Amino acid sequence: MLIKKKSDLTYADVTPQGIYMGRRNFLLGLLATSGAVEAYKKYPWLVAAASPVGSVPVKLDNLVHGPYSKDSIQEKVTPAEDVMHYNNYYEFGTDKADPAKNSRNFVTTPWTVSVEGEVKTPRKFTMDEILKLAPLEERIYRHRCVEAWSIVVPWIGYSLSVIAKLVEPTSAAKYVAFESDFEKKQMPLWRDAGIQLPYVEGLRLDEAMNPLTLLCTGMYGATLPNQDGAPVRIVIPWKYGFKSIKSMVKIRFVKDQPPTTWNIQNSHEYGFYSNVNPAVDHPRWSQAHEHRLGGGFFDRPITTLMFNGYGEQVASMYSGMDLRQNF
Ligand SMILES: Nc1nc2c(c(=O)[nH]1)N[C@H]1C(S)=C(S)[C@@H](COP(=O)(O)O)O[C@H]1N2
Ligand SMILES: [Mo]
Repeated sequence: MLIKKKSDLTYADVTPQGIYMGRRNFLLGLLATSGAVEAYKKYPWLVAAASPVGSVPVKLDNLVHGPYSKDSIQEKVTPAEDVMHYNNYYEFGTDKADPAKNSRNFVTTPWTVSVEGEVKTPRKFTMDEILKLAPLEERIYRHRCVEAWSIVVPWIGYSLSVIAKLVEPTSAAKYVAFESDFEKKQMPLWRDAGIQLPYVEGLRLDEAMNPLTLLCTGMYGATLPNQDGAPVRIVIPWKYGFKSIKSMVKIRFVKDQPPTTWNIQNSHEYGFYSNVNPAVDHPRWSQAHEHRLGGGFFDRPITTLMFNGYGEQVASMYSGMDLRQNF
């Protein structure tokens, strides 16, 4: 069948372009394979994703469960259907339903991520290489958008520090800058985005090296759907969602604090740090509460936690800093 061991899996195999059976048949085929029934019980989206809206992710095997998953959170994982049809990805439109519809034909293979700047050994990584640099972990993280909605997602990937250590940042590297892919022809709504593109983001070096900072290649047991940032993105669970850049093509180690998209757009409303902080309101709304997607009729505002609940792992990086000034 089409499921191979991870060791013989190439990225071309796991992208929709590699699927010749047709989306629905392919997914139903997966379900018929031994082991896939278990996956179906865990991730019923495998059938739902066969719907014509959105790109079709492909199952990833041999996931390990490392120490960074927030298994202690007594909260349900958000249904994949909700996560994959309520997105911010302005290159594909500004409505939450736009990215799932408009990113369907976004070409994510071949793909390379260039790692450069203040490093001893700059290097370009192909997606094949990225998928094999370290064991792929499933990590359940809370993820909170600055617009006060949140999700709980089983992401897949490994710490960004894995890549950083390979290229060896020099002592001049103090920050890390990220850049998204920008393909005008494939992103016909890009002019309506109202933000400067390509999308750029950044972290201080210690934040980038914090083990929680995830180089993310999948979610819900499979590769990323296009609307969630295929084929590779960053996920930083203690910061507002806009820090978690999608469809990344460049990582640059730099001396100075890099420009970031929403800060360029409106520096009064969006700072460089953007740590989740219920005590510091957005100028136009409170950040004290959030709404978990998928709550339906039972939706109630829930209390937002400092650092999104990850204080134990990250608070020490900000000791002595005024987090109202450095919002
Ligand atoms: N390239 C790019 N990355 C992006 C965005 C975007 O518009 N373009 N939106 C950000 C915002 S505001 C959020 S909340 C998250 C949403 O990620 P999700 O759709 O996977 O939940 O992606 C972030 N990364
Ligand atoms: Mo966001």
